[in-house]
Amino acid sequence: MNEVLRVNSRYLPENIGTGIVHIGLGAFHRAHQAVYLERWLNRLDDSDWGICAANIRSNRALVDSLKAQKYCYHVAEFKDSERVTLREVNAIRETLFSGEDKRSLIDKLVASITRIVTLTVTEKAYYIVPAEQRLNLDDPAILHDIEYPHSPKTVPGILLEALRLRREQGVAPFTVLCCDNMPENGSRTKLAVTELASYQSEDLADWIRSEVAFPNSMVDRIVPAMTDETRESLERDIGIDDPAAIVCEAFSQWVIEDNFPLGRPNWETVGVQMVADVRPFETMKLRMLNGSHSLLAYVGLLGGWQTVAEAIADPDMTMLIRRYMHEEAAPTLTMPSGVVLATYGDELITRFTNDSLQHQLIQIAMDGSQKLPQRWLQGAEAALAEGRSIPVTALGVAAWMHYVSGLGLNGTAHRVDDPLATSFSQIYAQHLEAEARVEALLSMNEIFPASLARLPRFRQLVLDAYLALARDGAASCMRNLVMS
Ligand code: CS2
Repeated sequence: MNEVLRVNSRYLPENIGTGIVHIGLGAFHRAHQAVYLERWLNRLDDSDWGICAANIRSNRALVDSLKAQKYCYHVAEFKDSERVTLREVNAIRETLFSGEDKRSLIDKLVASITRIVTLTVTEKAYYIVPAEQRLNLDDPAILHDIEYPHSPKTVPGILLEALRLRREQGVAPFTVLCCDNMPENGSRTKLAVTELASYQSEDLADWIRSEVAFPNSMVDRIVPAMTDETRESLERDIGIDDPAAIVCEAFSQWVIEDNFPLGRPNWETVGVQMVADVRPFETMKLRMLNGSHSLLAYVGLLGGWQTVAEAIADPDMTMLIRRYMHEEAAPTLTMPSGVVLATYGDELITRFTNDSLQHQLIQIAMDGSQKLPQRWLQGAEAALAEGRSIPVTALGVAAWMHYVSGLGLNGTAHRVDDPLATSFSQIYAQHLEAEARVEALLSMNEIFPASLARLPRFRQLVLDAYLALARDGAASCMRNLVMS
């Protein structure tokens, strides 16, 4: 390592209150929202905008280890393999693990000091049917929260119970800031909470609709899940021995709709873009960055690569991703002036080549059923409606279809981590012919909207790509596409 820039906290952590409760204390939160706040707190002496971060189901060990190290941890922000900023972070001032009993978390949410609740709980935790705008009433956890609203299990249920109690106690509602990769993520969160509320009382649902702010936001920073290997390399190369440390890229972006009735940190002083409408930024990021990521993941895994940097190092893969971004994704986007999509695309390719990150393709391949609609399918439908073809997206969809079989093209088994994994294995067990499998997967309306799935052009492109992958392999399919 040639250049290590160390940045330590300049404020006294004990002077920081916890006006923000965060749910979903994973690597992303610690490297994104907490870092913005850290940079902002570094300009102050005291503040009420520190974070109480909670996990509700998994990763109790992290909650405990952060507590044991007085909530101080490090983020290694890699510009490339030679240059890294090592940041000390103290913005998290408290951690909670709620497990089965959510009372301590709900009490914290109801306390008047809590004025913003941020969320990074992944797409599936909102229980919205991915291709539709409705709560998933087939899910046992949601049915539980409808039946027992005062002892909720789900995130929408917890938010609802806390908001109900605040209303009952005359405490103004907190602002809910969703930071997950979904289109109109604030509106979706609002939909989940209000739809759930309507099973208790329409009056409560109406109150939430009119009184609670759910600003949309776009978040961006590539933050791979930590592995023993990355932890060891941090210790070896930078001398940092911190079980809660994180490795991420240097790039970071946060665009937020400015709607915070109970106030907010002055995020704009540390580079957050506060805007009136986040949607163009969200759609751009979802289709260009996340869409490319999913292509890298499914085509890359079938091609035998393991990390993003390894896959993008292949010249055909680079050309494939460029073609997807420039010919299939960018033409579906309308951006505010000043955003140049060609430049954004070039920067993304550079970000993907950062080999310090060891960003595993299987991490991105997770939960595809929740990701495909916003990353590929909405854009594909728009492109087809305007008479353009989408061969790269179709290759991606076909690669995903192979991936969810649980077998690679050479027959090696892998685990499919997805809330709909059982449906995929049933489809593969019931149908033995490729055509019937593709047909059955396309009929999953929770993923493929009927308006897209019934288009003959889309069906044909996906089926052809599915057959070609099985027959010729990923490398040859990529080659044929980039040469065409
Ligand atoms: C990735 C994202 O795992 C995934 O699905 O595409 O986590 C991606 O790294 C982030 O959205 C980047 O901001």
